Amino acid sequence: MKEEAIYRRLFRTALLIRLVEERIIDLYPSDRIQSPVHLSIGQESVAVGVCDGLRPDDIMFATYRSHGFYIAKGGPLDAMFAELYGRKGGISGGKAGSMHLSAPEVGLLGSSAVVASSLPHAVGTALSFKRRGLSRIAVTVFGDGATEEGVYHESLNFAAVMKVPVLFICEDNGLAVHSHRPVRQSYRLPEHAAAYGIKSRRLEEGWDIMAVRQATLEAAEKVRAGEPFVLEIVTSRYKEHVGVGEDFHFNYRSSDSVEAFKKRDPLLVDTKLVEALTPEIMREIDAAVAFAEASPAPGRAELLTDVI
Ligand SMILES: Cc1ncc(C[n+]2csc(CCOP(=O)(O)OP(=O)(O)O)c2C)c(N)n1
Ligand SMILES: [Mg+2]
Repeated sequence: MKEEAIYRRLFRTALLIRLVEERIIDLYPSDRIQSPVHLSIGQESVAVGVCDGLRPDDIMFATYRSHGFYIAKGGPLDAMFAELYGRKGGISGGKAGSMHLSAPEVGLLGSSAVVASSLPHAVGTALSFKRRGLSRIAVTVFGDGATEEGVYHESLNFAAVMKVPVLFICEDNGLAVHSHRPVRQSYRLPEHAAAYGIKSRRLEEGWDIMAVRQATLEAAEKVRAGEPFVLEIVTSRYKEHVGVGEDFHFNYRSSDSVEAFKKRDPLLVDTKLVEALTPEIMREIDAAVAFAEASPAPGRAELLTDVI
């Protein structure tokens, strides 16, 4: 497929993610969404580029900020809205909500609200792939704040010692809630990964869907050959940490801090493509919301099924 056709396909998915999250913003005041939401507006290119750089049967684990990864990996949209609504038609019967989206049939095995908790799950999955002689890889996506957790270090160490096919993807939006990275971290990820003998790359152009895709393809190839890899991608969160508003009025950051990124954001720059694709995408979102609205609430027995 020509570069242009690939870009258009990926751009469409990124726009779908943004328009889905903008619909969530519209719906949120009605209180029909029964779940806290961590929006990824600004970060869509990462989800889309990463997922397209993987094979369909590669397994991914993600975080509470995972609407984009769910959609880019191919999770069904109607079941996502129903999940946010807490309805029976949700991908997990309405019991998981926004923070724990999963779609095993397309390789998103889980997401978690507990920071860094899915890293060892990916390492274990990769170990299983290696032991079974498969050429699949496991991918864990996490924020810059997650690298401060002890389990991040344990996961890197174990992955390096066991040489398992796991790709660590850090979405560096420079923030953990309201806290900036320089006041939290005394290390840089590439040097830190090197201490474990793990190769890495830091991609500054996290707005660039094609660059993210290419970086992921190259990293995934190394991982498939049998070594873990850390890919750090710089990105920008436009909205507040959790919820559907902005947070510039808290004065821990200014709107200027996202301006440089916004100037490069394809979803803001490529207005012709946005105009061309929006009507069709809106119809897709309307249908998914209608599905969620029509889906019944789970009954007591259903609520207690699959719950430990
Ligand atoms: C183990 C754990 N500690 C603390 C929290 C509270 N918490 C929720 S999100 C967050 C910040 C994480 O930042 P980062 O990993 O950079 O992800 P981002 O929200 O920027 O995507 C914290 C500390 C948590 N959910 N889990
Ligand atoms: Mg962060």
